[in-house]
Amino acid sequence: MKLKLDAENKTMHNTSNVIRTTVDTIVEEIPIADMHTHIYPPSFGSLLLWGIDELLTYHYLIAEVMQAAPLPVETLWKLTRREQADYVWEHLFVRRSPISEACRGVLTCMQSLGFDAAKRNLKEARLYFSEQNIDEYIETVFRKANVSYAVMTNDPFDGAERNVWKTNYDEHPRFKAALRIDPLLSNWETASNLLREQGFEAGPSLTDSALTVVRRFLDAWADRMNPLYLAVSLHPNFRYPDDTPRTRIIDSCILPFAQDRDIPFALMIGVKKLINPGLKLAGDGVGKTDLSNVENLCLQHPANRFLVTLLSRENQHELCVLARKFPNLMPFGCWWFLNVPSIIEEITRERMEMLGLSFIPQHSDARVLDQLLYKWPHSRRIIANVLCDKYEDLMRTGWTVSVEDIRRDVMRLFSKNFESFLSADF
Ligand code: RAT
Ligand code: ZN
Repeated sequence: MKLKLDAENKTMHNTSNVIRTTVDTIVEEIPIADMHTHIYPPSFGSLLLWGIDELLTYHYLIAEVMQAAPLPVETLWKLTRREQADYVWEHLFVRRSPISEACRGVLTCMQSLGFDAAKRNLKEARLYFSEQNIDEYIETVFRKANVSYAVMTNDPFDGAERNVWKTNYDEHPRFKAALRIDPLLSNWETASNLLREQGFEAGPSLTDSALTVVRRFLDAWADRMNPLYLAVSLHPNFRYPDDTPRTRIIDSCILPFAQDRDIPFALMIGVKKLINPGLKLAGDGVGKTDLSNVENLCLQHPANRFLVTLLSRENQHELCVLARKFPNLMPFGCWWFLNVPSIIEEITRERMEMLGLSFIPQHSDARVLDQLLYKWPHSRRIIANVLCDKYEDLMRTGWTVSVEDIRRDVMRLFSKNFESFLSADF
């Protein structure tokens, strides 16, 4: 079927309805490759978070409740997980309407699982989760969210995670690995201590032999994890190149490693860690970065591929401009504080207008399995909306769009752009 502007109906009223219904349906139907999450298969034990108490104590909601309610954060941390969840429920859902995106997300999850949100009852949800078999539940969630697989965040500097990889790891068709290396690029002294703890004998000064050790470390973990990409999150003051150990590690270890393995390097730039340390995971902030550093990386290393997401809203336009200049740069996602409807809409529109279909519109960043049930439906709806506007604009020129065209475009956005940016033999 071709969708075409009806010559007699310049208002495009009918056509517009057809496009909207068609795009909505296709956007629902095409599975997503969720390229950055913090969820795990069951073999990761307690690292896999799921269920209503985890949903309610998501760090986005902890930050929100601390701002809205009186309890000092140290007291909150002393409560059990369930008590914390009750506290969040009481203050963010009962004493005021839960209109923030993170609150709304919990309700979308509950609705997706068949609960009547109007009952405002946690008991029923707790009972439901306590009766689930986790393997079946994972399938239910992925199927309902129409996500084909999720890429994990795999941190070899985390003792609990290391232990899983060494003793208990069980490959799971819904989960793929990404090797995350933040400590390596934040402070060499700390990193070298952590490497030594794992038997990688790197000294406190970054000599050539220490660089060889770093490379061995990366190879050892990549052999074990088979990561789709290498990833780091960085402070907004990230500079490249500079005369710090970070640049030397990037030049001598990270980039050659990524080239040899034929995988991209993902940079997530703009996080100010622990600006309020008491809040722990909920205590991070945001800052603008200078994109000439990403420009330098892309220009100086054309044989490397860079997946880039930026935390500051103010950096988004510049990132689009850079992506137009460097085919080895792929912008992805609306990260963390940007993952709210008004900003997703703005960024998606801007990216489509500047890059066409050559970007990865979203990742879920789910930390709790069930969050796939809200993050994706919320984003899908916005992406569909922006796409509709763009197809309508096209049709005003006399261009026609077939159902197959739309399907192909959505597949690019939802999986192909990511997968073709990975190694050719994905
Ligand atoms: O979005 C989040 O949950 C953040 O806490 C971070 O995990 C961030 O996404 C990251 O990967 O560093
Ligand atoms: Zn993340």
